[in-house]
Amino acid sequence: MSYIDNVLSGVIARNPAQPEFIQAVDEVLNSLRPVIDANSKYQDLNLIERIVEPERQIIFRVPWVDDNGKVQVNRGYRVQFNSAIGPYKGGLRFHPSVNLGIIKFLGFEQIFKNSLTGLPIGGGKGGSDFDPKGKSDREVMAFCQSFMTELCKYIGADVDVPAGDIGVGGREIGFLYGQYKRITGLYEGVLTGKGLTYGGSLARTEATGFGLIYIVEEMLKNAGNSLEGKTVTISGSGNVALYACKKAQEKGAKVVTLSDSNGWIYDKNGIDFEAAREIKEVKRGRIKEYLEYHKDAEYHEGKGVWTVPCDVALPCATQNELNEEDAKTLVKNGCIAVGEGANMPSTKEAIDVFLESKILFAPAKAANAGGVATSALEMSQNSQRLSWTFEEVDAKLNGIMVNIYKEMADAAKEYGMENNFVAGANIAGFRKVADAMLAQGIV
Ligand code: NDP
Ligand code: 2IT
Repeated sequence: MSYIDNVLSGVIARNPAQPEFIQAVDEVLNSLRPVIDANSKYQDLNLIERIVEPERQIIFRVPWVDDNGKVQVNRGYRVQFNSAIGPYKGGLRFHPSVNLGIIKFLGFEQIFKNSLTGLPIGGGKGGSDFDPKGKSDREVMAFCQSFMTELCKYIGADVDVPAGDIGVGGREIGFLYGQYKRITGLYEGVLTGKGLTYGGSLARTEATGFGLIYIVEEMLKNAGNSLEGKTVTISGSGNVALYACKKAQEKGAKVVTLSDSNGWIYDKNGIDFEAAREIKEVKRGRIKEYLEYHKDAEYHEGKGVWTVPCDVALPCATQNELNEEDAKTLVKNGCIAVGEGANMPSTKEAIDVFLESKILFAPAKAANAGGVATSALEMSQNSQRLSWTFEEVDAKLNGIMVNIYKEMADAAKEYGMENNFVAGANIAGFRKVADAMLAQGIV
């Protein structure tokens, strides 16, 4: 059995009932085969066994009182996966589907994504099975305060810096920050995605979606193409989906879909960004309400965004939302490029379809890295006790995304897998972390 196969079977045996984590590890380790074969040092020092094991996993009780005076109990998680190149960095997800396996998959992906940004941030992720949907602001605050009362023991501006993810946006970050400060007495950059009045960075709200479009545009440019005049389908209608929609439109594309976990909308005239933003960010409503703004748009229950013919598809909702059949439909309908705004939105089989069909495919680790990259820029501004203009941050973000494209394309080429950006992103992200780990000894 090869070294990689051996490590993989160990991961499968040691992490039963964590299919998403195994899926994420399987993809990365398979990409690394040529790198391991060419560099015996990684195998000699069992580097791969070490990188698949989190440095620390924290699981805690989160009790809080709901609006009926009833005590509720949720489970909180923080997985501090790898600190070789910087303090742990990664979002918090509040969603009923959250479990340890999901947080570990996200934390594992975060290691390589953060490395690709070129900034000094390690990999971590956290969250809870708490569902913010339908809760009052007071309930969300009660939950966040209880969550932070425990989490604050393990984080810090130079230790571990959480941020948002699904179900965690500006409101939640505010409540979490207030409680951290209250307990520790520290006014420090311990969270990113903060409000602009208390240490947040301009352009962090937009960053993941904007960054996705910057890298997709760069990928198209290198293939002699552009977003101008293209039809784009987007899934999701949260933070990433909305700002991907906005920037795609600024680049001259026509975005025709958005979705949520109930259904999806199709607007042949192009999505009205301001209407969608108001529904989601102001009213915290459902995407179905878009019909109240545009009666001639269509709403369909369930899944279906990927049946709409498009030039560019951007999955921006959640893991495994795009399967083999969806991928085949997209390719059959003439899709030329896919950019993953969500984390691991395409199944393994779907990725195989994209790679075999030779369409342009920007994998999540590279394509959605703009969010965490801008979080790292927020950390820099907090350390400097300065704030940069929107234009400054946005220009840095653009530069980072163009550089990530180059890194993944160059690494793929170096190993004879031209245009396989899945392998390229994994290899480029891995090397920096692996070499830092080797330099730091057996840790
Ligand atoms: P939000 O909570 O703002 O939005 C999530 C969107 O995805 C909502 O439209 C939601 O619909 C939908 N969604 C969530 N879970 C499911 C599900 N199980 N099935 C169908 N739809 C679902 O989150 P974000 O926009 O921040 O995150 C979206 C994705 O992007 C996630 O994969 C996240 O990990 C990733 N990401 C986020 C970054 C960030 O900076 N925010 C950075 C990098 C990646 P509904 O309201 O019905 O639940
Ligand atoms: O998946 C991700 O990269 C995020 N949710 C953003 C993490 C961050 O620290 O900004």
